[in-house]
Amino acid sequence: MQLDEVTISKAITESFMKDFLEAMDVDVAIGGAGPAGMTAAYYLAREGVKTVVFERQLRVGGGMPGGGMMFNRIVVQEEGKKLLDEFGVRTRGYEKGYYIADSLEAVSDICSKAIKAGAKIFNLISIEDVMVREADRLTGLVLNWSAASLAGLHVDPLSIRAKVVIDATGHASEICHIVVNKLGGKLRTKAGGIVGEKPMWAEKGEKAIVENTKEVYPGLIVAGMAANAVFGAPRMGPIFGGMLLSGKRAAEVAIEILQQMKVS
Ligand code: 48F
Repeated sequence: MQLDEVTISKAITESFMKDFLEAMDVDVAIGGAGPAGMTAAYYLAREGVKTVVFERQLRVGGGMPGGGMMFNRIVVQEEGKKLLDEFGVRTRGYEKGYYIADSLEAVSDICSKAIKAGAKIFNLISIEDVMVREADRLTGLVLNWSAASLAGLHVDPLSIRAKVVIDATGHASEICHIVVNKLGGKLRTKAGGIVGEKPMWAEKGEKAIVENTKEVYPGLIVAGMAANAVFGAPRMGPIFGGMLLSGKRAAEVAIEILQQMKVS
C-alpha cells in the first residue's frame, strides 16, 4: 500500500471535526487540563457524563510535569495516594504518610484514564469568555485557538454549550475572573469577589481545597488551585493530593447539579 498525504490529512481533519462538533453541546465543560481538571474529567466520564476539557497549552498536565522547582517528582499524602493507585500511577513511600511519584507518569496515566473513560480533551484551545443567558447562569464557553492570541491576531471565537462549567484553570482562576470582571457576577465568596490565594502553607491549603471545591456561581464549579485562589486559601506547592481530591469532588458536585437540572 502506498501512503497518501491527503488521506492522512482528511483522516485528521474529519475525525477532529466530528469530535469538535460533538463538543459543542456537552453536560460538563472543564477549563484546564491540569491535575484537577483531568481528574474531574475522569470521574465524570466514568459515570457516562458527556465531558470536554479545553487546555490552552500544547501539552496537558498544567503544573504537574514541573514537579517541585523542575525536579519532576510529586508528593502525595495517604488520601492522594489512593487516587494515584486508582489511576495506576506507581508511588514509593518516603517518610510515614508521604509518597513520591514521577510527575510525568502521573500526568500520562491520569490523562490516559480520562480519555479512555470517554472524556474529550482539546489542547491548544483557550477559553476567552463565557456565555450567559437568563437567570444569571453560565450556559457555555467561548473558545479560540491559543495560537491566535499568541500571535496577536484578531480572530473571532466560537462558542460551545455546557450545562455545567468547571474552572480548573489553576492559580489564575480565569473563568471566575471573567465572571467577575466582564459580567459583574457575584461569586459565593464572603464579599462576592475573588479573594486571592494566600502564601504557601501545605497543611492548611490541602485541607481547605476540597471544601472550597463547590458551585461558586450558578452553573460554575471551581476546582483545584483555582478553588483556593477564589476562596482565599493558601497555595501548597508540589504536594498534589489536594488537586486530585478536588477534581474528584468537582465531578461529584457537577453530577449533583446535573441531577437537580433533570428534576426541575
Ligand atoms: O495550573 P494547573 O496545574 O491547575 P490545577 O489542576 O493544579 C495546580 C498545580 O499544578 C500546582 C499546585 C499544586 O499544589 O499548586 O500549581 O489546579 O492547570 C491549569 C491548566 O489550565 C490551563 C493551563 O494552561 C493549565 O494547564 N488554563 C489556564 N487558563 C486557561 C487554561 C484558559 N483560559 N483556557 C484554557 N486553559
